[in-house]
Parts: sequence; C-alpha cells; structure tokens
Amino acid sequence: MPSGNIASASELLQRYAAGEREFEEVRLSSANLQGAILHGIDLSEAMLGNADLSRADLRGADLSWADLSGANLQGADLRGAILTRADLSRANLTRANLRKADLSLANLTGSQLSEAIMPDGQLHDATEVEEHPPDEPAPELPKLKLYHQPLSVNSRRVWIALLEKQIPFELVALNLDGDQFAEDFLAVSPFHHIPALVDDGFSVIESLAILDYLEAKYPMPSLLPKDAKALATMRMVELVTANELLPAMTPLIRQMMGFIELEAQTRDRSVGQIGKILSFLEEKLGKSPYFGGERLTLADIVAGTAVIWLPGLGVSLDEYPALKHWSEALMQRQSWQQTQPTPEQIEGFKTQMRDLMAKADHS
Ligand SMILES: N[C@@H](CCC(=O)N[C@@H](CS)C(=O)NCC(=O)O)C(=O)O
Repeated sequence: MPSGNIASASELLQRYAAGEREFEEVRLSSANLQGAILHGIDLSEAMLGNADLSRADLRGADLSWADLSGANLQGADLRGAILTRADLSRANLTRANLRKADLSLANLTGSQLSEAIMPDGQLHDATEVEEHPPDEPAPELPKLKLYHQPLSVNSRRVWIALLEKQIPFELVALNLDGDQFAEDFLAVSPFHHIPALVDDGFSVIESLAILDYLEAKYPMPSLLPKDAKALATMRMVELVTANELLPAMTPLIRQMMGFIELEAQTRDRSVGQIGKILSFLEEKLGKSPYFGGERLTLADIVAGTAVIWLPGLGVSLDEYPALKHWSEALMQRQSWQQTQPTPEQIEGFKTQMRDLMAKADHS
C-alpha cells in the first residue's frame, strides 16, 4: 500500500527503513536527503525540487514524473532508475551514475552532467573517469567491517545502528575465547575489546565512538535529535546506560549465565540500583514513543539493547509502564529481531565461559 503525505525527510527514511517502498504525495522540496539509501523506492510524481540527494543510493528507484528541478544529485547512484518524464532541469548530476537509467522524455534543460555516467554507458562530458564496458558489473561499495560477539550488548548497539541506517557492512564474529588476542585483531582493537569497526582501513573502537562516527559519516537516516534538550537527553540516556545500568546488571547477568552464585545482599543491592536507574529512564521517556521524541535515536538503541534483558534477569518492568511499552515496541523492530541471540548461542556461550573459567582455576 502506498503511503500518502510524506512531508519530512526523516519520515520518509523511517518508513523506508521499516520496509515501505511505495510513497505517494511526497512533498520534499529542498529536503536534505544527502547520502540517503533509498534503492528500489517508488517516488513517482514526488516533489523533490532543490532537494539535496547528493551521494544518495537511488538504484532502481522509480522517479518517473518526479520534480527534481534544481536538485543536487551529485555523485548519486541512479543505476537502473526510472526517470521517464522527470523534471531534471537545473539539476546537478555531476558524477552521478545513470547507467541503465531510463531518461526518456526527461527534462534535462540546464542540468550539469559533468563526469556523469550516462544510460548508454557513455560518459557525458567525461574528463578523468574510467569508462566501464556496459555489461561490466558495477564496482562494489566499500564495506564496513564490524567485529562483534552475538551476545555482547556493546556490539549489538552498533549492529542495530548499522541496520537502522541501512549501511552495507560485514560482520566478523569473535568467540572471545582468546581469539581477541590474535595479532591482527589487536592491530584493530589494541585493548582486545569488541565492538570494533573498520572502514576502509580506519579503525574505530568504543561503541559510543563508533555510533558517533556512523552518524557523522552516514547522516541519513538520522539517529540524532536536533533539539538541544532532546540531544542532551539522548546523551544522558546513552551514558547512564553504559556507566550505571550495565555495571548494576553485571552481577545478575553472571548469575543468569551460571558463572557465580549471588548472595541475597549483593542481588538486592543490584536490583535497588537498577530500580533507581529505571525510574530515571521512565521519567526521561515520559509520554514520548522514543527518548528523543517521535523518532528512534541512539538513546533508544543504547538503552534498548540493555533494558530488554531485565525481565530475564528477574527484574520486572511492570512498575515502569512507559519503559515496558517502549521496550516491547523496540523488540518488534526488524533490527532487534535480527540481532537477538538465539537460545543456542546463549547456551554455547555459557558452556564456553564455564570451560574457560575451569581452565583458569586449574592453571
Ligand atoms: N566501553 C567498551 C566496552 C567494550 C567491552 O567491554 N567489550 C567486551 C565484550 S561486551 C569485550 O570485548 N571483552 C573481551 C575482552 O575484553 O577481552 C565499548 O563500549 O565498546
């Protein structure tokens, strides 16, 4: 079913991320869709005049009859896109890839096509771009590499952000049974921690730094609120999760995994501290669907990969109805479902850690 009345770039990107492809009545003149990943989208008749679509991935998109006059399509990937009767007058198509695109009856008056790769495989006004034979497969996009462990909450937040932002990436799973000390991994992550991200030879460690890097490099769809208070709330939630909630949960996680027996007093202390943090989070969430307001942000990803474990650790969310509803809704998202560790992975990790602990006791 086509979605009507899309009036903001973020709404379009959110709905696209949720799997919708057909959109009607899109009015996004002058919108910022720089670097947006929208392949296969149906935007026929969309109003995108003066929009910034530079470096956008619009492979196979239907843009027939769309108003793209004055749009910035510099470096956009428009391979196989349908641009029949589209208004591309004054559009900047410098370095855009239009291979196999259908430009029949499109209005290209006054558009800039310098170094654009045209539908027939010819370079229009080419200067230094290498010409590929028409049937040669398109060069692969450089892929990010995420080193992770499926049960790691710190890794999962990065994994989910990559999925939500629709960034192509490759997962490299570590067992953490000693493989994190391998020389080639230490070259990436000198403190032998996952997650670690490698982007074209550039390594980033520390999950929150990785999230910031992804946001800066791939700003669309945005996972950062714009408003000052929402931004501060987002950072508070991220840091309170990392610095308060996860340390308070650690003894309960160790007990759940069967690594330790917890004394009642230690358990009560952990549960009391978690309660304090949950009250704080409940208050910050308020009546909004997400911590940053109407849209998913990094706060939801960071807190939402930790809080969802609490019922399984014996900490009920019943006293925190907003958080309970929020966490249940997050678990319905494809990105949470796709990254949820399987019971077999959890059992496998428990056995592996018990073996490692037994080995350490005997050495
Ligand atoms: N502050 C770091 C924490 C990373 C961390 O503690 N990772 C754990 C797994 S969740 C790890 O790599 N453990 C294996 C090791 O340190 O050898 C982050 O947020 O990325």
